[in-house]
Amino acid sequence: TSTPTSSASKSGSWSSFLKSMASFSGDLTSMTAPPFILSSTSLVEYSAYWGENPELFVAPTFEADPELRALSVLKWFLATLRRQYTSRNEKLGSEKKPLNPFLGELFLGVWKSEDPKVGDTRLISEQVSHHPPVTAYALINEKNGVRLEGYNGQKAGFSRMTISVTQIGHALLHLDQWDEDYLITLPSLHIEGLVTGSPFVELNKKSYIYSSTGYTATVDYSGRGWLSGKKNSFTATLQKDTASKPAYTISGQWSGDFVVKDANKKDIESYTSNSHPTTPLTLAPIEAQSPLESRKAWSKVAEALAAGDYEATSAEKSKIENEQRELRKKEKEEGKEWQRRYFSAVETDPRFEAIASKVGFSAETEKTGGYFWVFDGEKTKRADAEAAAPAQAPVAEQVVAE
Ligand code: HCR
Repeated sequence: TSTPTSSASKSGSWSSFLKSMASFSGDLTSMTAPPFILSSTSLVEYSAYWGENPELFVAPTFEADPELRALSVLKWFLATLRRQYTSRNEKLGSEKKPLNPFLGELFLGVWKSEDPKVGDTRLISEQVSHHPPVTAYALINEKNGVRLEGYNGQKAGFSRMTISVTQIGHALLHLDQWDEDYLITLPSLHIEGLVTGSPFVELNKKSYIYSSTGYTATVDYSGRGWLSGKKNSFTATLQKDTASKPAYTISGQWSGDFVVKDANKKDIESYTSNSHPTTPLTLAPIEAQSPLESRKAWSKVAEALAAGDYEATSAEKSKIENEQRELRKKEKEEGKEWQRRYFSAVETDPRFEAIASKVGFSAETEKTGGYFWVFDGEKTKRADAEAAAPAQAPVAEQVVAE
């Protein structure tokens, strides 16, 4: 390949990258990272981290008491953090820069649980905006009437050798059986280890889970806190309305062990996130996937990256980017807009408003380009029918008038 791979040239390109970061702000897609820090996984795949423990995802619906349901939602959320924020480190040795999804890119799959009580959980993840990048997702467990919908964009900044990332968007968990909603806010994070060339994620500040039943879970991330001295530390509390005393407190490391205590500070449960088994996501075989599906669309880029051929990587990436540019140009000329397959942009989302207005959570910081993104059941029916039809519509025909 034409790209040097010796450790001297790697450290050379890493220090030029850090220098170039001095003037970086805003959109993570505008960051040009050295090839060895690129991952062949597209950001559209990251929505899958929400569902890798389907048994924990559906567990809240089996609780008859609203307080225990809220606790169960909090435990599931905490259990997702390790995969969301450390899995690249664990698999690839350091945090990597994901591929920047193209508009309309899809990641579709299903978690098939061996436990018949849990059943199947479907994943739909779609890149609904390219500039700014926004990924929308839905996880649906029909058997138990549990659904998570959400969308995610990021705003980033660089200072004092750290990349700070604010997540824009939220997730809403719905339990059919109890007609209950949970508004889940997303933690902000920063990238540590840039100076040593081994970046990793640490979470900061607080995130919340607000239940329509009046319970609020507050998760306070302290990182390598001065109290515990351990990375990925947190303390979470679950409280009803303005009650002074938390009903439950959970603390420990989100990437390791954590302990649940009741109101009397008695340990009632412990959880070890790094030994808890995950359920693999089942995808359609690559030949059966639509050209919009992530693994199929990026397959040549992934092959080139795996072979360490950075020239081919860049050529294959450019092909996709140029095709996308052409598509946008054509849409503009024809006065059309790319039709999202599973999600719609809305100005207000009543389920969000119902909870957010009660807890004083601002809608404005949640919108991307002035909109919320919501899962669209009607579009999904159409997309499912189309996918079941033998002939696949060519990508160019998937553009419809506004
Ligand atoms: C910041 C990040 C891209 C965004 C990733 C998000 C926020 C995406 C939504 C998921 O639900 C949660 C999530 C987890 C990731 O930790 C976070 C990524 C971590 C690094 C990556 C940067 C774009 C990479 C920067 C490049 C560095 C390593 C040089």
